[in-house]
Amino acid sequence: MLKKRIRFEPLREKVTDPDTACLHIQNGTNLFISGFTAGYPKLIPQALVRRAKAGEQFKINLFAGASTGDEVDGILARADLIDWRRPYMSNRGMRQMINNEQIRFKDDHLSRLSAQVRNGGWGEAHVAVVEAAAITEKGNLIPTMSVGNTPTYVREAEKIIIEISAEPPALEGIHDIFIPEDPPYRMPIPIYRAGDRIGKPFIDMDPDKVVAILDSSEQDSCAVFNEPGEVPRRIAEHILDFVAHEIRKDRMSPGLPWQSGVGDVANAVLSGFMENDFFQTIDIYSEVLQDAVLDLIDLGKVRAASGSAMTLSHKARTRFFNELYRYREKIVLRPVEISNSPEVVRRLGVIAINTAIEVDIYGQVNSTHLMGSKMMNGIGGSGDFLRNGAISFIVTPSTAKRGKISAIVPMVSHVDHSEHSVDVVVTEQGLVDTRPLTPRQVAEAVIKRCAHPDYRDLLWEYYQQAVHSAGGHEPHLLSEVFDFHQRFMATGDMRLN
Ligand code: 0RQ
Repeated sequence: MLKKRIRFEPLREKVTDPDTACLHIQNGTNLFISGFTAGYPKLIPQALVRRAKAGEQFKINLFAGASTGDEVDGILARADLIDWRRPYMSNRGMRQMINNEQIRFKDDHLSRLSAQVRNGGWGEAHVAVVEAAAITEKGNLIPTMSVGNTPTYVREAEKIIIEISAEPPALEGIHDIFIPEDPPYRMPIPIYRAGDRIGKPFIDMDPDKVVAILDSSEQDSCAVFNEPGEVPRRIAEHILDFVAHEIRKDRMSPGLPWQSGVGDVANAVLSGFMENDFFQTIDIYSEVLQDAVLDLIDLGKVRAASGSAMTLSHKARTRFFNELYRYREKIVLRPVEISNSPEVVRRLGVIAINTAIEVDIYGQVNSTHLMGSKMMNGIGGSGDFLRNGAISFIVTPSTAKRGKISAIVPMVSHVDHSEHSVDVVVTEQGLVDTRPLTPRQVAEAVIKRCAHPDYRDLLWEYYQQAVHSAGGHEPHLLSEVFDFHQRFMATGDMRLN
């Protein structure tokens, strides 16, 4: 297998074992890895943990594309091997250590990071560890299920370690690799339709920088998608009905591409297209492509699907690998600075759908911090799309923790997206198009249509008091604005009693 996958002969002599390869990583190494929900290296993290278990004391700074599996973020965090971690992560153990200040973490819009690395903003790129499906005849790299920041990491790194993964087929033709020039020399990114290919099907690599190649039979931990539950299904229905209505009224073009974040709601929205006769074919210009995209392609409902990664269930992965020749016609995986490019998102007119932790009555959004203080995952690509979409939906179930938390609050306890980036607020209860409304009208509509019935009176009472006591353009009672959060922290429930 390895000989077939390493087609550039001089690199075959670099094949070694993980314990030898990982000696290139030492205390203080800036380690830049592939991985964006999928496509992350697995052997090097295990080898690092073995060294720690044998008593070696060291820490690394870990930079990825976005979240990785437990095989990276989980095991490295538990072994206490990480000093800095950037950007987005979603691992429970790592999250805890970030919140305890045991791991330093800095969040940012995913579209910005590659350029920051190229500018040296993250320090020297000591070592890149990249999962690849193959090395081409000329010594370039074919990534696996994600692209993320890998093209820049490979270009900037002093040393490169490659894990050749036996699981996927060679995957040629899925990726479209294009690194833009940095300002002030950047030209427009020539993507005019979601499926346009503007780069190469491989990552340019200097083979002289490759210090080790590993033979990997490890697999990404696969996503688990449940049949959409009642809440995600209702949220999806509200969105599809609304967009269909806007198109019928001629207020929206039928050809706009769709983006939806990760998770059950995102999957439910795309699944909603399956039973929906109004939308015949759609374009997807998104970040992470999930199972529902393959289902829609099979139904002939997708013209093109662009993303930076594919997060598939085990079953969908097998289907994708077996019928790559067919899916390759429709799917493009790009660097995240292109999949999430604010310029392209704005120009294509993306319909953006992203999930919030909480939304306030005026439409400010908290996507990242629980009760104002504790990091959940990170902003990810939500800001790239929300701020720049032609129309931006923010979605959330109206309550969390079995009703004890209202996702609609007087004021969010942390701000990731302001009211100016949000067009439509959606919960399973209903939807509010904030665009033609004044802030006061937004508050009234969000309380009446989006809040859970258990919280409507409380929110209404707060709003009425704010109107009467404070007045102004966006009335707030500064002394009471966080009463919902404080009550939850004191009693475990935002409701009274
Ligand atoms: O807690 O895990 O303990 O059960 O938060 O909530 O409802 O399962 O929803 O998995 O879709 O995550 C916003 C975090 C939602 C995610 C967020 C608790 C809830 C549960 C998870 P448990 P759900 P999801 C593309 C786009 C930002 C980045 C982004 C996210 C857990 O969507 O990280 O959009 N978004 N990227 O109980 C306290 C609240 C809560 C709450 C939910 N108000 N207070 N806890 N929870 N609301 C992706 C990338 O960029 C790669």
